[in-house]
Amino acid sequence: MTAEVSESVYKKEWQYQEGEYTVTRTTVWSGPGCHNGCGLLMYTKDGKLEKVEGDPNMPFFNGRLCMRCLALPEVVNHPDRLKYPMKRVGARGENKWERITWDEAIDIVCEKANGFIEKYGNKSIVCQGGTGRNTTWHMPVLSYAAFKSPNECGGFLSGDACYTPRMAAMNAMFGATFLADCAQFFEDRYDNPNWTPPETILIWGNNPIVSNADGFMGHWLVDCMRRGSKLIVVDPRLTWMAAKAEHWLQVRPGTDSALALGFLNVIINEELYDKEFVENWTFGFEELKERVQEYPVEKVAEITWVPKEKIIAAARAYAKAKPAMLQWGLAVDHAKHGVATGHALGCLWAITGNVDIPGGNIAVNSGYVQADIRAAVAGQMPKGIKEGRLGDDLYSFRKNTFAGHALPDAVLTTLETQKPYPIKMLFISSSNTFANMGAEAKRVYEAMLKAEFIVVADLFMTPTAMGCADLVLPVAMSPERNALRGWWAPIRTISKICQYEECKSDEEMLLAIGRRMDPERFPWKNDIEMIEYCMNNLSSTKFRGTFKELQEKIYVFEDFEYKKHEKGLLRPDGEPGFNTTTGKVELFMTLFAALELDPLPYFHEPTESPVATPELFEQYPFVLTSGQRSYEFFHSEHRQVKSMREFHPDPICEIHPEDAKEYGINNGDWVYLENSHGKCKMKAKLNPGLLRKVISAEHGWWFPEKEPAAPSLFGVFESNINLLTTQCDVGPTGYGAPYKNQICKVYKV
Ligand SMILES: Nc1nc2c(c(=O)[nH]1)N[C@H]1C(S)=C(S)[C@@H](COP(=O)(O)OP(=O)(O)OC[C@H]3O[C@@H](n4cnc5c(=O)[nH]c(N)nc54)[C@H](O)[C@@H]3O)O[C@H]1N2
Ligand SMILES: Nc1nc2c(c(=O)[nH]1)N[C@H]1C(S)=C(S)[C@@H](COP(=O)(O)OP(=O)(O)OC[C@H]3O[C@@H](n4cnc5c(=O)[nH]c(N)nc54)[C@H](O)[C@@H]3O)O[C@H]1N2
Ligand SMILES: [Mo]
Repeated sequence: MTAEVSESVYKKEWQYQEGEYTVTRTTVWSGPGCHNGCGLLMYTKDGKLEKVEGDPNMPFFNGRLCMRCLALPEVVNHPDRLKYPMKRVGARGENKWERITWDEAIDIVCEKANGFIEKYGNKSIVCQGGTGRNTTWHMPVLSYAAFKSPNECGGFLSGDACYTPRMAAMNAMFGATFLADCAQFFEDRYDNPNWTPPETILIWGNNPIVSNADGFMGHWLVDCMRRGSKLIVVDPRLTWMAAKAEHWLQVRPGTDSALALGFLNVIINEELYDKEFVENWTFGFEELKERVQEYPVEKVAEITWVPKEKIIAAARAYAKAKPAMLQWGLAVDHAKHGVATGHALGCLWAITGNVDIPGGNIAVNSGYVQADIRAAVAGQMPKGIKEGRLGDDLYSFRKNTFAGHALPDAVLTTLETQKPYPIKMLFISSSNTFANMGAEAKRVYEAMLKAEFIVVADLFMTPTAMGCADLVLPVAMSPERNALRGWWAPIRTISKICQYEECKSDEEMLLAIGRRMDPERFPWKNDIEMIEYCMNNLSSTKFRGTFKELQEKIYVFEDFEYKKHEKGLLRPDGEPGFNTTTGKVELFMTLFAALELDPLPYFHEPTESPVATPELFEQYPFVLTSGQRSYEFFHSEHRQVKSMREFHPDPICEIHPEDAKEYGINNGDWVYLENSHGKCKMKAKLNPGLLRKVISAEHGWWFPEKEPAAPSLFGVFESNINLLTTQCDVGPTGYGAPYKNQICKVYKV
């Protein structure tokens, strides 16, 4: 893996000439969207990106690239890209636009913002972003430092249901964020003498080689498998990983915490836990032991539809493996009580002693540069501006501790009622709200129309921009921006090597608006100065220097240590232990107890399910899970990219062949999925590897080739699975939402 790559073929300097091409070694992130920062060789000629290759000298991913990255030149040079700022001249959704200059666009944004601030207060402006693209700190900073509004959040992502529920559970329980350890914190990776491959990897509700989510590359697990790691997979669908697993548990969607509690029951009652770790480093084991007695394996089997023997065998295999690693995914968050699931899974790696050890789950409080930049730049925001943030009053946990955002569901209801105060302006960057991010798509669309002024900054004309925007701003793609990349390790730069029409990067846009709104808080002359300020004020990285220095190094790894709790490296007071009230890993979470939340992991049925609503289930006899990632698309993106659509032309819903037969459905038939919330049209794909009575449907579908103007909006309401999902059904912490556990029926079109 770390074998030397021939210098004569792949040079080490950051930029060099190869024939008529300039080759730049840099990092890619977004746009188009992605969670990662792979090392790329970008080949440009006359300022145009013509070819990309993976950079074999980049230890992050050793030259391997996904198909979307390989198609980068096709996307970057796509003729449908937004080319210049435009303002709406017809009615909303009428598709009538006028080209304007950037100066005019920034004038409009700032004049509107100042007008609303004066008349309705700063909180009347809401800034919304999408998932972890290269825009994660920009919207918070725009909101806090430029508009002085506390209302920054995801584009109607119900219950912040992406990673945040897991982060909330981990932070309450461990006082730190944990990741599966694939040696990603070492430059020499798997050759590092301190690292050990895990004996077993438990993959829970995650499809890592397709999704590569949250800065974690799925192929690192394949690298571990090559070094002997065995797999346990918890997934209702047969994924590539599940097919290679020793144990594959086909769980009923939405019952993961019951299954995790079943694992804990086996491990605790059979005394397979790590007694020394539990004794020395955890708090509340007896309470946990008592709680898991409520989840005997027979009962768990009944709830989860996983046979008892399989649960016992998998729990034993995980507990006996040394070390064992748990790699989890979105299915945890996509349930109303996802925080409880996260808590139960955290208990699994805690009581088995796989805490911050090589090949286990490691604490990574350092290195989340995006959050750190947010803090560095927005750290200077005026005191007290978080008062009255939407959603805080609804959930004690959000208000008192963890919340970084307004609650998207509260933003939705506030738009609808204009209470407790009016929302007048939305600034949306990097989110295709009702095509994808928000549940209850039509409701989101209609509520958005109540805002007086909406800005959408994007790469393409999306349904969201077409349907709602008054001003559309064209955004630069990855090779067109200078930026800083750091999501865990290593810290790296992104180098601007070309320019497309008048597109501006998110950094340039933020700076242009920020400087006008508050020049004191945005003193930087250009994007590079701003990035250098961020770089040199991060608490999570030690690297200090100029942008150019980091650009030439390409990446810098920080020191990494295991067993930080033994060395006093996790607490601000430097004492050994964890950064929690008790200093221990809190199996019983004192913070939750103080906030009158259940301090122990538990299982509740989803709001609509075969058990919770049996009568409704008779009418809608399938459990509906949604959003399984595909290689071709990043959420609602890439639908206009020809080579992706050639591989994946239509929206797919998967159904077991036996179930399909019962309903007269053949492979490739167009079908309607329908429930009490709405319906959508998809193409059926018969999948014998799917759990019976479950339908798994794709998310993010719209059709750039269809009529742009409303009511069509590129056909966004034809195959939109979020017509069947719900808003405002979030967990008791304010986190978690049932994107992956509705019910539905299916019938041929
Ligand atoms: N190519 C591509 N990559 C992406 C994205 C993308 O759109 N495209 N999106 C990015 C984002 S924002 C995220 S959050 C991540 C998500 O990435 P993942 O965590 O991998 O999430 P999914 O692919 O939604 O689902 C993972 C697996 O969960 C299974 N599953 C469904 N319901 C349940 C359930 O109730 N319980 C269990 N145990 N399993 C279930 C599905 O069958 C699927 O195989 O991917 C990121 N990466
Ligand atoms: N039913 C169902 N719904 C889901 C999910 C599911 O599994 N099932 N997954 C949910 C999850 S986990 C998430 S995180 C959300 C994701 O939802 P979003 O993050 O809103 O994703 P998109 O809908 O693709 O919208 C992103 C937009 O950003 C633009 N873009 C790309 N790169 C950049 C950039 O660098 N700068 C700017 N300014 N714009 C850029 C793209 O062109 C695109 O239009 O979807 C959620 N929706
Ligand atoms: Mo996500």
